[in-house]
Amino acid sequence: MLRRIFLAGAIALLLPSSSFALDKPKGDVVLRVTGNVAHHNDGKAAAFDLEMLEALKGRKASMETPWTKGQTEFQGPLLRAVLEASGAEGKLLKVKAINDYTSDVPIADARDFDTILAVRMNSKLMSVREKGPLFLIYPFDTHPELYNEKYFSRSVWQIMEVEVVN
Ligand SMILES: Nc1nc2c(c(=O)[nH]1)N[C@H]1C(S)=C(S)[C@@H](COP(=O)(O)O)O[C@H]1N2
Ligand SMILES: [Mo]
Repeated sequence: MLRRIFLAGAIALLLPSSSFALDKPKGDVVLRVTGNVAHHNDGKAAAFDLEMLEALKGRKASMETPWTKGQTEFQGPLLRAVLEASGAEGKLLKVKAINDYTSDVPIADARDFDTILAVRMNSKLMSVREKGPLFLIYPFDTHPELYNEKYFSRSVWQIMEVEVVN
């Protein structure tokens, strides 16, 4: 059963669903998914405004993180859903932040965990000063084994681009 779910997830991530059309963002673009993406709405990139991101299947959860004080609620689309909407195909994500920080995140992290691109912290949109507009948040609440430096380094904040590579 579990294996079936994993397989379905893997196939969904790998299948380019060519019939899918990605709307043009109406608001400010907060995220560009570049590289190996099949669904373009901005040159060769899949661009998203906040509304588009919040319309995707998401997750809301409270947890402790090294960057926040006490239980903090994060909310945003599943990374998996963003990749599916982009028609992303590949093995690795180069998650790029405003401050030039880039982290290599295996695409498997999107499939294996309910990792989210958080757009809200304690219900509020995050300013750049508060590590927004997008913060990659692992499910530290349900997977305490992820609470270590390996995953902290992948927890990029102030994200503006995700490049999909092989
Ligand atoms: N935007 C951005 N995200 C980032 C980083 C960064 O420099 N910029 N550093 C990463 C690394 S290597 C780690 S270990 C943690 C560091 O968090 P800290 O600076 O609060 O210790 O955040 C990660 N996310
Ligand atoms: Mo780090």
